[in-house]
Amino acid sequence: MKENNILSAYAIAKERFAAVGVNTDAVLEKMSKISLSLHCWQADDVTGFENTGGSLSGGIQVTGNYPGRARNMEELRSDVLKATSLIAGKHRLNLHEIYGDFGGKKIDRNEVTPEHFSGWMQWAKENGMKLDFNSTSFSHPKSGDLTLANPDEGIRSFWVEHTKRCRQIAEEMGKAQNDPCMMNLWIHDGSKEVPASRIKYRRILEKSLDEIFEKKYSNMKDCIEAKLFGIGLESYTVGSYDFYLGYGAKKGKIVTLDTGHFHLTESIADKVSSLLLFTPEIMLHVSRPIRWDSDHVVILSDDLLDLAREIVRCNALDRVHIGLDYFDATINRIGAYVIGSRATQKAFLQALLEPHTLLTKYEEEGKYFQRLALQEEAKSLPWQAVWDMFCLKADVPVGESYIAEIERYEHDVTSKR
Ligand code: RNT
Ligand code: ZN
Repeated sequence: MKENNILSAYAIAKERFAAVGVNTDAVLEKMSKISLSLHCWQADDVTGFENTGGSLSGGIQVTGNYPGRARNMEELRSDVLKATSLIAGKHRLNLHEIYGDFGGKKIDRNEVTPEHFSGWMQWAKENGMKLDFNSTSFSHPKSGDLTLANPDEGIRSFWVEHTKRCRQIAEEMGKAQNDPCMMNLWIHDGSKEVPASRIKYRRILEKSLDEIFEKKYSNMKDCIEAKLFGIGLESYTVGSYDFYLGYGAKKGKIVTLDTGHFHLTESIADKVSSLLLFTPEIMLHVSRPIRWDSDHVVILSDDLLDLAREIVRCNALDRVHIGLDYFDATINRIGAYVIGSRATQKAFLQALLEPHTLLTKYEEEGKYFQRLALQEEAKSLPWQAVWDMFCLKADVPVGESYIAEIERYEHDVTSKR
């Protein structure tokens, strides 16, 4: 792409947006401050480094066997850095507990300590990245269908201990990076058929959460992630949206909205303004549901645009944490990171370019035709020219030119694995 063309397209777009009261330079400035939290598990199909040979469980599934999966920490780090080199801005890395540096030893989930992540903290510092964290209750002999909501006290307390340790690890990460680590708690607990009592397991989960959150930390933030159903756990999910929304509102915890975890016609965008009123902040897992799968690679869809717009309209970019969460093993995995990240950025860019002030003015004056007309016109304003400028300024490939970069890395690195 010719730099001159990008610059002149931007100059025209800038004027066009200025006419509806939007300052594109200010938007570019805001965009450069938005960090995404990249999920480490796209690089290796949610395998992790425990080396126990177990398979992925907990009602989630990765399909495909495209060559080049990251097989160890070194490869995963290299893939993540390749991906971030193609995404404008500074980003975070979201780790799961199973990605610890266990040095070839068998460290069970109730034995993990911050030391197993000191290498990560060091690496993150060296690479100017901040870390987020997740407890891992799937893919383990004690996972079964119930973990924190298990009536079996031995199993329940095993997972309580695991999750407490994960919070401590997150606290250390937050301290090391001088910025709170977002610690996400997602468990798959549920059942294939409707249980005799739904409340029984929810009571147990509430008790487990209370125990887990007893200790207060100041360098990490707790997030609780709801889900609609898992594969093999279709009829009942203990940690449903109502459950966590209630818990979060009552106990001041952050609810994680995974965009793949709701009924397909439910608007997640519509939830943002309510959560902002009653819970401290919002954690997003940007994903894409397709039929039974909640984890397709994120693309620039109307749903995503709607979500980004709602966050910007609420002026809540500082209260919403944008994590990604999907796993696709049918295409180049680094490509999957870049597609999803860039799509998410495009959605936020378009949201920031919305002529919000003018729309609000029309609304206040009762000019509903004008509001609808401007909403429609705004859809085709030249946001792409601003997007290209954003990439150019950040020194990352403009437009589809990143495809060749990924092909090169595949040729030189991942195809040799
Ligand atoms: C699963 C949840 C959860 C996981 C990761 C691996 O449906 O979305 O966030 O994807 O923890
Ligand atoms: Zn998720």
